[in-house]
Amino acid sequence: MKTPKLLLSFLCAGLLSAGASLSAADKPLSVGFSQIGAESGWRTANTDSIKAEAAKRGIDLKFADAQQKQENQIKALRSFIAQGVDVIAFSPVVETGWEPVLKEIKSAGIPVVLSDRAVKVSDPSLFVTFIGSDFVEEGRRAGEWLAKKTGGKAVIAELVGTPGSAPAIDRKKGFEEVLAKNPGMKIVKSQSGNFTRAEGKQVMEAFLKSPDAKQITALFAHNDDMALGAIQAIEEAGLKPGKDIIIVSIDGVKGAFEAMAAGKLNCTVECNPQIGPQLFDLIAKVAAGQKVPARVAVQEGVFDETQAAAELPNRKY
Ligand code: GZL
Repeated sequence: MKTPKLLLSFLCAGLLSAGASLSAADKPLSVGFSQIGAESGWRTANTDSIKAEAAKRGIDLKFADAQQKQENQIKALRSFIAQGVDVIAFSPVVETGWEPVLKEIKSAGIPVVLSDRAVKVSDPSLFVTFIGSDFVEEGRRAGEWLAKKTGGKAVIAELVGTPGSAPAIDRKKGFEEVLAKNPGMKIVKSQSGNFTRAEGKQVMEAFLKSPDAKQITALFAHNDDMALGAIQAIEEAGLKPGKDIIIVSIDGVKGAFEAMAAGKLNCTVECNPQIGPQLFDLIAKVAAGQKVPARVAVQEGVFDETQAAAELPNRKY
């Protein structure tokens, strides 16, 4: 464990004799957190949970929003090294391209905790642990619900998340596992809406303008924000979302429950953003040099139109 920088500076300045020591407990834990952005209701709820928990624990939180750009995250991670934080945590916007900066962080002796999304690296020692949802399972749950709802017969349009991101790759993988068992279900359109409502709407408009649009009977959106944008596009095209096109998405944000209660969305697979308490429990253990599991899963469920009205008052994000 590194000697706190404040203690080193006092000792060097002779303000403290080597015998005295500023108790590490006097210095709040400093954590650098690089967040992807504010692209969706899920992300803002995730940020709120992280900031609220850090404040509650008196953590010195250095928080950086990357506007969904990897280069901004890498800049933020380097600034955390320069600031000499005790722990670095981040939600990587994509899976690859992190080795160089993670090696710099390792050389600086700062432990790394991955939050929400994982990275693909050749050296697993470049981070200590990863806390996040099982995106493959979320994709499976979406596919299984749609197979049950449609009796295994669906011509599907797919709104994909951010290209190269763990949730986009893994949700697609899980969904397609179900399609492999249901020959009557096939994806005929698939394009990224980058997890945002605006881009989800734009892409769905293009799907609906294509010559073979009439064949589409279902939409799988990798997150609720893109589904909500698509619902607007479907209505503007004179169709009934939730009826003419059955819609299943992922996250479980309040807007999705409101859309289900209005009969415009059929199912949302929960992806819990409120991981602040679990995240800082992990960070505290890592900072204290305690052993932690390499992978910590987040618990979540599935909600459809039959449960929406009753569940809506319970939703916290
Ligand atoms: C999932 C998270 C995804 C959400 C989107 O854990 O990474 O990113 O599903 C968000 O809403 O943009």
